[in-house]
Amino acid sequence: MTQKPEPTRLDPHLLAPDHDGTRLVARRRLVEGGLGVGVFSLLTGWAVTNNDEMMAALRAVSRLNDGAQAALFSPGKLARTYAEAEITTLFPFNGFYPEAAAPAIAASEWKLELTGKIADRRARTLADLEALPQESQVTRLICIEGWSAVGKWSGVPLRRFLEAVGADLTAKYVGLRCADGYATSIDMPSALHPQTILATRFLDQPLPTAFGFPMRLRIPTKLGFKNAKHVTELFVTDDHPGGYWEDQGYNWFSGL
Ligand SMILES: Nc1nc2c(c(=O)[nH]1)N[C@H]1C(S)=C(S)[C@@H](COP(=O)(O)O)O[C@H]1N2
Ligand SMILES: [Mo]
Repeated sequence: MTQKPEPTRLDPHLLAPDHDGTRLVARRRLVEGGLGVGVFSLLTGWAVTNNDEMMAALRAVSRLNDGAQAALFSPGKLARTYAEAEITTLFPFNGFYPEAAAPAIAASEWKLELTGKIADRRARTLADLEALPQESQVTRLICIEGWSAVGKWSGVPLRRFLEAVGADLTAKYVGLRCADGYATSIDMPSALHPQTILATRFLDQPLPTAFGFPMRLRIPTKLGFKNAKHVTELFVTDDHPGGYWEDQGYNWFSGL
């Protein structure tokens, strides 16, 4: 089922707060590309659950280069949030291996290594993360492979964490490496976005193994593959870090 907003209802979203040339050009390129309602439904958080439409929208956005995407979608724009009643039961697993192969990590042995442009690079424990201010969100995780699901995640906002460890917030990228060999990276404005969290809880419980125990990135303004699970290292850098899927051709920006 697809809930399509009336085109007129999209106007506030199409009108970005600042009308600089880059934004307008980028927006016109989207519109001229014939994307119309579908892509904006997805990226402005309107309910789109039809896979064909969603995949067409994702492919279309991925054809824009990273700069055009960054210019089009302002860092302050919020991903849609949902009511707890809308949480997907039987939340799907996704990984580059079967669910049973997800790494089983002992909480007591886990540490988050910190490298790169960070002043206080002492490794952090789960208790360290949980001692920082926590936020919860009910948002939709959208996988590029053609499914999406609403879940509830809680943890410390990445911005608060980066501030706490003295990260250089003027650096360009935050990179993540994971216990299973996975890796991804995001731009600093997305790292500082209020809905980007280092999630340690799913549905108010510790993260299940399959969903990234003990800590995953939850970033609802980016596609699922940016939501790194089982994170073991966080680094801050000015050198474009790439990632597991990004290095195989997935669009790097992939988000709002
Ligand atoms: N460490 C790790 N993180 C990962 C992946 C992975 O294979 N390994 N898959 C990514 C992809 S493609 C998606 S869609 C989401 C799926 O998250 P879920 O299993 O909680 O649904 O995790 C992302 N994070
Ligand atoms: Mo995915």
